[in-house]
Order: sequence, then C-alpha cells, then structure tokens
Amino acid sequence: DRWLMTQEQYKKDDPKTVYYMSMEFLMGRALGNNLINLTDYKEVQEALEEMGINLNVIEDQEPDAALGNGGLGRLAACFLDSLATLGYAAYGCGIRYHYGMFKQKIENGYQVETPDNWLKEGNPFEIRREEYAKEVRFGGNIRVEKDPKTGRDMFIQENFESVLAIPYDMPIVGYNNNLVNTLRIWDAKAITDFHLDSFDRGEYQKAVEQENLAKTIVEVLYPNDNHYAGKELRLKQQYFFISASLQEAVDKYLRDHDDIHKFYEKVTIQMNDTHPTVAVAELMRLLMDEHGLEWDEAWEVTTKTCAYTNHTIMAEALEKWPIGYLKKVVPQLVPIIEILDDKVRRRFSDESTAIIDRNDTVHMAHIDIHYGFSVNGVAALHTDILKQSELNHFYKIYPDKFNNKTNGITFRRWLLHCNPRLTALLDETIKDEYKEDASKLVKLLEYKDDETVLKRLLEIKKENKKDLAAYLKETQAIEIDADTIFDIQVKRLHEYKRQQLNALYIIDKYLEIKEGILPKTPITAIFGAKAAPAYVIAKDIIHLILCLQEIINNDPEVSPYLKVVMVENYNVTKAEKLIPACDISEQISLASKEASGTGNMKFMLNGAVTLGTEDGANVEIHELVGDDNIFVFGASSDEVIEHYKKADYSAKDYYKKNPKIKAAVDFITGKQMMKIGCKESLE
Ligand code: 26Q
Repeated sequence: DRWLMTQEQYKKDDPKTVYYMSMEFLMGRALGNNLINLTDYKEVQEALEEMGINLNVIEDQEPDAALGNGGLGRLAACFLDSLATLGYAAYGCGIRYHYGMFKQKIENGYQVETPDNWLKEGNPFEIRREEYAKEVRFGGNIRVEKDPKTGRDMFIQENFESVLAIPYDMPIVGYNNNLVNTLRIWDAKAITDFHLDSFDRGEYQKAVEQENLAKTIVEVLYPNDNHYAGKELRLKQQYFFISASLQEAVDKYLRDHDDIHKFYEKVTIQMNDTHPTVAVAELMRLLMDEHGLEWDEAWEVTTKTCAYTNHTIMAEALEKWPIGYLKKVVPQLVPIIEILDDKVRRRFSDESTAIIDRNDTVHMAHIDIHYGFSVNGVAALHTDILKQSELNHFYKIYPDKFNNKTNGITFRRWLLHCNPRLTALLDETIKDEYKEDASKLVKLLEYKDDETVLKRLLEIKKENKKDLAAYLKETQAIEIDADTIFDIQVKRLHEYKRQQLNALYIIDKYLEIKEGILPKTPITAIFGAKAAPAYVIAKDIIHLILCLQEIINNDPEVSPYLKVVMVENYNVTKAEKLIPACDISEQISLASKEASGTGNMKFMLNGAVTLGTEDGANVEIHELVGDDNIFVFGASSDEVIEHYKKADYSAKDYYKKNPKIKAAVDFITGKQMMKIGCKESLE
C-alpha cells in the first residue's frame, strides 16, 4: 500500500526523478532491513517470540542479494536506502543476474568459487512487471537512408537480434517516513518462440540464437572488482539494461509531460562509474530516432540529463572498448559515438581528451566528461587527485563540472540492524535524531567523561565479540577468545588494499612471540576477502593467509598470543556480524589508490579504532575523529604519486636494509611454509 501511495504522490507532485544506473546493487538481505525501516522490527520480534519463533532464525533463511562485487555495488545499495529515507523520487536501475557474486569455499588452503544460485527458492521481495517489457536490439548492420520529408540521414538497423527486457521491481523502504521507492532490475526473455513459429531454416537458426542471447545476457555478474575486462558479453549486459531503463524513463516522462525538449528538467541519469556510459549515446538515439529531435536538440537534452561518478584512478580499471566490439554489439550507437568524437576533436586538438583514440579504442570516461553535466569523485582527496592529476586535462576545460561527493553509508543497516546493543545505548543517551541525520551523533560527546556510558560501550563491544566468536565456532569450527584484540581487515582482495602488508605484520608478530617478545594483549587477526577468479596474485595472498592460519593457530607456543582467522565467503551479511565486533579496523591501502572506502566508515560508526593510511575518506574521518581514534602511518598520496613519476621506489632496498622486513619476507618462502605444503609460487 505504501509503495503504491508513494508512486501516486510522486505523480501528483511531479518532482525531478533520479535514475541511479548501476551494473551492481549489493543489497544483502531485505527482511531485517525492511522491518527496521518500517520501525516494526522490535514488535515483530516480540510477536514471533510469543509464538516461540526467533526472528533471527527466519532472517537466516534469506540468501543475500549479492548483485555486486564490493564497494561500488554496496554504495549503490546504501544510496537507495538514503534516497528513500530523504524522500527523493529515485529509481535504482540494474540487472537481475540469475547468479550473483560467487560463493567462496576454502578447500585445502585455497579459494574455490561456487555459483550463487540466489533465486533457487524464489524471491518474495520482487514483482515481475511484464507490462513494462521493452525490446532491446543487438548487432546487425546500419543502412543510411535520407528521410524524404526532412532530408535528414536516418540510420536504420537491419538483421539485428532482439531480446525482451522484463523488469522486476523490489521495494526500497524509507526509514520511518511511509515512503517506498523502487529498485528495478531487468531480466531477459527471448522474443520469438522458436518451437511454434519458425519453420524456415534461417528463421529457426535465428530464433535459437535469440533464445541463447536472452539466456546468457543476464546469467551472471562479472566478478572483477576494480579491474576492467573487455568482454563482449559484458558490453551486451551494459546496453541491455541501459536501453530498457532509458526507454522506460522516456515513456514515463511522456505519460505525464508533452514536451520532450524539457526532459532534463524532470530527469537525471546518474551513472555509477563508466559501466552505464552507453546511456549517453542511447539517449541521443532515442531522442532522435524515436522522438524526432534534431541532433542539436537531442544533444542539449542529453548533456543536461547525464551525470557521472568516478570511483577509481587506477589505469587497469578504466573502461576502453575497441570500436570493433561496439560495431558488432551496438552498431546503432556507432554513428552517434563517431559524431560525438568528431565534435570533441573539432573543439579540442588535444589527443588526450579524444573519445575514439588513434587505435580506434573508445574511452568511456571521456564520453561522460564531455557530454555529462557533472563529474564527481567519491572523497575529497580522490576528487583533488582527479582535478590535479588524473583528469587535469578535462578539469582545465570544464572546471565547473568537477565536484566532490564524499561517500556515505546507511545507518539503518550499519548501526540499527547490525548493532542493536549500541543502538539501544544511543537511544537512551542521545535519543534518535541520529538515525536520519548522522551529524547528530556528536551529541554523544556530552558523555565522553561519563563512566557508566564508557563502561556500557566496553560491555557492548565485548558482547558483540562473544556473538562473533560463537558464530565462527558454529560456521567454521574456529575457536577465538573475546578477551583478545579483534584486528579485522575485510574487503575485496587487491594488491593496492595491501592484505599482504597485514600478513607481513602477522609474521613479524609471530617471530617476535617465538623470541619471547609477547604482545600486551593477545591478538586475533581476522580477514575476509574474495579474490577475482583470474587474479592470480590475489589468490596467492589468500593462500598465504590460510597458511599462516594453519601454522600459527597450531603452534602451542604462539596461539595463546596470536591467532589468524580467514572468514569464509565474506559478504554483506557476514559484514553485519564482523563490524560490530571489531577493535581495530584495518584501512591500509597504498595512499592515493583507495578512492574512498566505505568499510572504514562502518567500522568507525561501530566504535572500532582505525589503523590506516591517509587515503580516500580516511582523510576526512581523521579530521572528524582526531588522533585518538585513527592511527595513521605510511607515505602520503603526494609522496606515492611522486615515486611513480620518478620511478624511484625500490621495495628490494627496504628488504635488504631492514632485518625485520627481510625476516618476514623470507618466512614466506621458508621451510615451515613448505612443510605444510604452501606452494612455491609465493616466492
Ligand atoms: C569493469 C569492466 C569489466 C568488468 C568489471 C568492471 C568493474 C567492476 C567493478 C570495475 C570496477 C568495479 C568496482 C569498483 C569499486 O568497487 N570501486 C570502489 O568504489 C567504492 C565506492 O565509491 C569506493 O569506496 C572504493 O574506494 C572503490 O575502490
């Protein structure tokens, strides 16, 4: 009822609508979060309790909706919660992958990937909307014809394959405001039923191919995080959900408005990284071919509608497509992209801002920057780096387009739902404004010398740690002690995030303990991380951590003081259990590389101290929480960038000069590791 009411209200009020376009929405579970946002969690919990049913047990039946890799996908999910809570008319638009992020098993010291069949038992949190189905066309060739009336060139797509895009809507419940927005994810269905109506041979073949295309297109999420893989199927996925979403955005606008020239007054298309960039060309195409606008008119509407968020400066993550791929998959966009390139080249001679480069490769970020009205980074430092180095050429041309939007997290999932004990204490002390307005948390400072509140905080942390210990015992048969320091690094495995640095620290501690130098308080080092299946070094680092777990936990001299735990299959639900139980939050990326980070915020909110570098949003967290709560080390981003420029950093020199570093590195290839079958490639 609230969902329908919200949509009717939007229809009446006619506010501007934002379409958040994202290849990923890492939603996690819906049940507990929806109850929290409806402010019905406690009541339902108590009612079930009276019936002898534990709500947690019911929650545990729900699989995570893991339609994302990591930070970028989880950010999209947090934004949907916040947009609904703040009363914005917003849609999330994405893909209904039949298989989400792979499940990670640990077998004999290695990561093994298994498929995530999350829809196996049905999904009660979605409604199929057959009535909004859209046709999406792929491939074929383009015939140019003069329109006899206008004399304009018309681009006609022939010999294409079609897929029917069918939307499924999931409710996004706002917190305590009776509003419900929509996440619309598209599934694919073949248009022709080849059993019935395709008798002649050519048609039959085509029908089979279309059936196959529909099946493969939404089959699985690409499991790469912060790494570009130029796969044709990925491009098909991108065009599939973008074309369907834009067709619906335009149709919806025209149901209530008659002047398509003013589309931008009521619609913003926000692109989550460059993955949805075909939207720029597709919107141009729809406006010209389907709605009769001239090039200049379509251009004006498009450039006032589209906006782009950048999430990385790393070269290996920048999306570039050979024009040949685009000709094969989306030939209808190629003439448009060529004109977009031509216009840029006429205005700016600088090769570095071209859309199609000399090797006939299309730079997706360049399309977004030239043809969108906004380019934002995701933390102050990251935006500065974009402006001053990575995208400096563009910043000089379009200084006003660049802006910062430091990432954030929803307090509903990352505090109210995952940490009911801390929530209760906050409710008792600072009441509940902070649930909708994070800045109200500062009120807690009034209690900074209040012994009873401080004691409660310690007790809450201890209880959460006991819960985590019980959970790890039950799920992985690992025993840890809640009286030790829980030192946690959970995030995707990536060299720049430096789990290997944490591993070296653990080896150093191990060697110290062996020499009789004991830590004041015993340490439990906890990791959780998935490696992209083809990322060999990342998999080696997981193997290293698992070998350390084996050696250290089974060494009776060391294990009373140090233990290592690799949590299997780290995901949103496990994050909700780990984060409230953390003492030390590891945020140790090589400065300049982590655009923002969002785990850093979740841990800080739940009362862990941070050990981190001056990277991403750590910088802003540092300014807010001060030196008592975040312990900063390592090179600054300026220093790192300088080292790259001069190419003057030699890891080997540190290895040679520093005996502790040498001992830790040598341990990795030493006898003990080989004895437990640790593979030699770690060398
Ligand atoms: C690209 C092409 C082909 C296949 C996959 C991809 C791909 C997929 C996912 C490229 C990048 C990603 C994910 C990037 C990501 O998660 N970036 C993170 O975004 C967070 C939210 O802004 C930041 O907090 C992190 O710092 C940033 O690493």
